[in-house]
Amino acid sequence: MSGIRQAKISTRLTKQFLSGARTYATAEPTLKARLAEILPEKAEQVKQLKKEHGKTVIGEVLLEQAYGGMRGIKGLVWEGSVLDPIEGIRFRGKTIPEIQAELPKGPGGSEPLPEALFWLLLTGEIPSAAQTKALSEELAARSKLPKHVEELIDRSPSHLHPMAQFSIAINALESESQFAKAYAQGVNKTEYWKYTYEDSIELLAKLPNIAARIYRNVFHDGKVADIDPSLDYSANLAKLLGFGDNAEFVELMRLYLTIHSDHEGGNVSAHTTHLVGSALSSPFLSLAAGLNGLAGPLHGRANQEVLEWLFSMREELKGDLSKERIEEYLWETLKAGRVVPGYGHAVLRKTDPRYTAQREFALKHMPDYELFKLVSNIYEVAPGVLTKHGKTKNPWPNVDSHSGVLLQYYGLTEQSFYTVLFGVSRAFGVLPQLILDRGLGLPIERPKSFSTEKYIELVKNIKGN
Ligand code: CMX
Repeated sequence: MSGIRQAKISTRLTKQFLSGARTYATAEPTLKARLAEILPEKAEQVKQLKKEHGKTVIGEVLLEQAYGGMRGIKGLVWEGSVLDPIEGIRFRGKTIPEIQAELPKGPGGSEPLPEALFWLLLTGEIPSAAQTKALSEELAARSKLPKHVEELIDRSPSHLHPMAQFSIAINALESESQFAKAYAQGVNKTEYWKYTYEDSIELLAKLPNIAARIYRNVFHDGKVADIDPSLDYSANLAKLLGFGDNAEFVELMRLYLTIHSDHEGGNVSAHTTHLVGSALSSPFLSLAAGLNGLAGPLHGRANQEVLEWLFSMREELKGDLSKERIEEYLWETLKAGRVVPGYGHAVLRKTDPRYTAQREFALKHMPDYELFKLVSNIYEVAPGVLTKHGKTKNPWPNVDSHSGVLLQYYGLTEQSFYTVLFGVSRAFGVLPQLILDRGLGLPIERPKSFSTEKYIELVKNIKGN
């Protein structure tokens, strides 16, 4: 945005953008005000694109793709990020090292703030430090949980997986949905995005309290500290979990929440949130649906699986963690018909840059940590074994291969909680698209399916016999 334009907007009383909406002090435009500026431009861009090129063929679909999890079929719109198989993710065109350099940081820190990434994903623009701070303050101010949600979490049995508890609590926040209330009152569809935005901020704001309450209930004394309105989102999350005094852990949360947020639109959690949201379910119901997908072992739960697999390996190899023994253990895993957790990807064909970012964090903060060394040794061996095995299209590590070890180092050792942290971060990636879906008036999603008999008939007709 040009300086003149920015100044023009600044002079407006953006605080009055929505009557009744709470705002947080900054002389610059708030996120919601900026979004209101951008949406008509974006809608016009999409309208023109459809008008000029709507009938352009953008790809072909092979029968094997219908049976192969629809890999590679273009058919979704996702503004926040695009995933290149070799280079990895770009958030609004920026690589992970670029966002690490460019996004505002927390006090005394060098890692980016996820609230700034949320701004970038939603608008395509990097917020100023003051704008980021105002957003942090708003999230802190809206963090308190309704009593019924607290009680629901407290009543959950400790053997109920933390991801199931997380999903239940988010579903129960539906009681707070401004979108659902506005819809019931017959609000005009051009206004949908405003209520979706409010729900999304409300939801993000409440996730640290939900996640920490689950963690403290299941693994500790059930006591959750209060949010500190002067802290950024990650510092508050760390505080509530019980690690707020550790500045390195706070930095890890900033990095973790930023890099796990968004991975374009086709992955299970992102696609599900978008799909459910396309039926105009509220952000609470849509995100909970997406998180139920994240809870699967081939997706977000892989971060838990990795730790369990590492611990079994350590136990079975009885301290001999040489590369030869690791190689044998990898073959055992594969011969047992199991996947090697943390390796492979549906789109990536190289080491995941999210893995590399976490590896760099480990090299900086814990180079001699035993579990980090094990992860590094596996990194040297596993791609060769998986290549020899000859099945997986991508023998390289993904994001989940590294995250758990960093948490273990700082004492967050309960791996069944790890996917909840991934889920908190994923909300930062999928909610911007939900807001944009409503702002652009995207329709309910409804692709075509065929039975096998119908596909046989289709193929015969196409081949002419
Ligand atoms: N270990 C063993 N076999 C693997 C493998 C791995 N890490 N990754 C893929 N394969 C196998 C597949 O199971 C498949 O076998 P079949 O033909 O017998 O069904 C074959 O290789 C081809 O699979 P692919 O095309 O390479 O991979 P997919 O796109 O089907 O699946 C993924 C991608 C991530 C589910 C898969 O690589 C996997 O299961 N990895 C381990 C689990 C994991 O780390 N998931 C987290 C991914 C990141 C995230 O979403 O959080």
